[in-house]
Amino acid sequence: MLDHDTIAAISTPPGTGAIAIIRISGDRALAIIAEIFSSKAERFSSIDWNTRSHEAIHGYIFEPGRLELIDEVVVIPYKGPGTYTGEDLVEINCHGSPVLTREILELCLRRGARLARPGEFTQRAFLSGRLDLTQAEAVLDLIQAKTTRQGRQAISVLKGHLGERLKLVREWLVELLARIVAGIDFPEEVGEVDLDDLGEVVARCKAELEKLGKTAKSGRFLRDGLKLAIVGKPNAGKSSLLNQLLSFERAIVTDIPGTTRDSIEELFEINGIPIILIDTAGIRVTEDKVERIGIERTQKAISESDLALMVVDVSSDWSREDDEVLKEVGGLPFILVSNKTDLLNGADRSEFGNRINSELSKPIESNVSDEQQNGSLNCLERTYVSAKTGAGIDELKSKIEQFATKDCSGDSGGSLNQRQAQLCWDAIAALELVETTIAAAMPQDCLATDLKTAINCLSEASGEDVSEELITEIFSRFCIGK
Ligand SMILES: Nc1nc2c(ncn2[C@@H]2O[C@H](COP(=O)(O)OP(=O)(O)OP(=O)(O)O)[C@@H](O)[C@H]2O)c(=O)[nH]1
Ligand SMILES: [Mg+2]
Repeated sequence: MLDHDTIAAISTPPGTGAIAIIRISGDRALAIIAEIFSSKAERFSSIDWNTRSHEAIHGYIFEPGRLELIDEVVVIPYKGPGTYTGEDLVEINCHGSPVLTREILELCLRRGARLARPGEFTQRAFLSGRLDLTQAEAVLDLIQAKTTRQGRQAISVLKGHLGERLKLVREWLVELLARIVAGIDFPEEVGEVDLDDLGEVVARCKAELEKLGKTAKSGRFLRDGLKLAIVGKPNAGKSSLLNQLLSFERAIVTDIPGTTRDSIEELFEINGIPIILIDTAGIRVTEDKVERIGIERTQKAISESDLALMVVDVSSDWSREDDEVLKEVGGLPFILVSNKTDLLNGADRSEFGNRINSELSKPIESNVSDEQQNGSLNCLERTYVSAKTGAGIDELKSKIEQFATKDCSGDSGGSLNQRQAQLCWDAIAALELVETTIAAAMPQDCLATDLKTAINCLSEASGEDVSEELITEIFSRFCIGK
């Protein structure tokens, strides 16, 4: 699969800038730069490109056979294999005019390089073993990061920790498979693997894969944003809460119940986590046609969200409308936000807290499923705020942040993407079949197929064994020059 031709591309974004960078990678990279670069304007410098690696060299770019100089540049040669691509690599830092950069690139192409495909430099890094697939995909996430936190997350994965963990589980399974196969081939000398031993390794692998798979959820929130619906009965203060979280008056607030008719979506950020916040129409039984359509949209917002803020009004009693809201929230995890605390004193607040406790522990009547019977099952947190004064809003934000990051593997690990996580879940499913086979006391050769499936999933996740189509698909998402 390794392709040794020499590639070149402009690695900086199109347009005018102070500088631009052209990269050349491959067997002819150093020969090309030797032909078109001189450290002196008079062009009689001689540079031994094979000995000068990882060093900035000032000079000029010219076209052989023509008198005029094209640009004054700084060139950094990198002698392979200790380079990003694992090959000889050259970076030309030139002035950032689109005309100049194109001219220099064309010069490289005329001297034997070809234009790089999107992501081809990183693809070569992967193919030469400099990066595993989790790291290569993290490069893409790093380039596309829109918040500092997304950047931190990608750089954690780029360090290779997650890929190492995937590879370790794979090694455990390969070793187990080898022992089973040896036991089958040499029953006299080696014998069957001890069943307790077998169960222990499978359980250990499953536990580690579950941890790894779960990181994808937090990773998805960091990458694509957390969808957060604000729900509650009319007049609970949902729109006021939206405005307070956004720090500007986005939604109309009045004391007329049923003010918000349509869902309102706004994007904001909590410590670098993108949040898609949806203010919804208050939930109640109503004959008003427009309001009913609004409530249908609330139901849709709930069904599409990752988390809800259920707003209750501490200045009024828990009502049937609050029960209705709880029913609509159903199985979705939610934070119970007791609003309008500015209207309560401390004693009232603790009485309200007690009331809520008893309300949340009551089973919800009506025709909801068993799983949704008890609203408190998914009430992750309770918090008190005043959407009017802003009291308690920071605490609420930190609770949302905790929810979004709770499965992250910590600062050193980052999180898997959806592709890698799906392969972890597939591997777990295969290991569950292994457990069933063990429990049924079937012969050990029946375990081999499922173990191999699990191993293949992990090989594909970390890129140790991956199809050419998938590689092409992954790297085509990159920009040219990376
Ligand atoms: N004192 C006090 N009043 C509040 C607070 N939050 C909201 N309100 C008032 O409660 C009323 C309803 O507020 P909204 O934010 O419009 O309530 P809503 O839940 O969006 O209502 P609908 O859109 O009708 O479902 C308004 O008069 C607000 O000024 C609060 O924290 N304290
Ligand atoms: Mg409203």
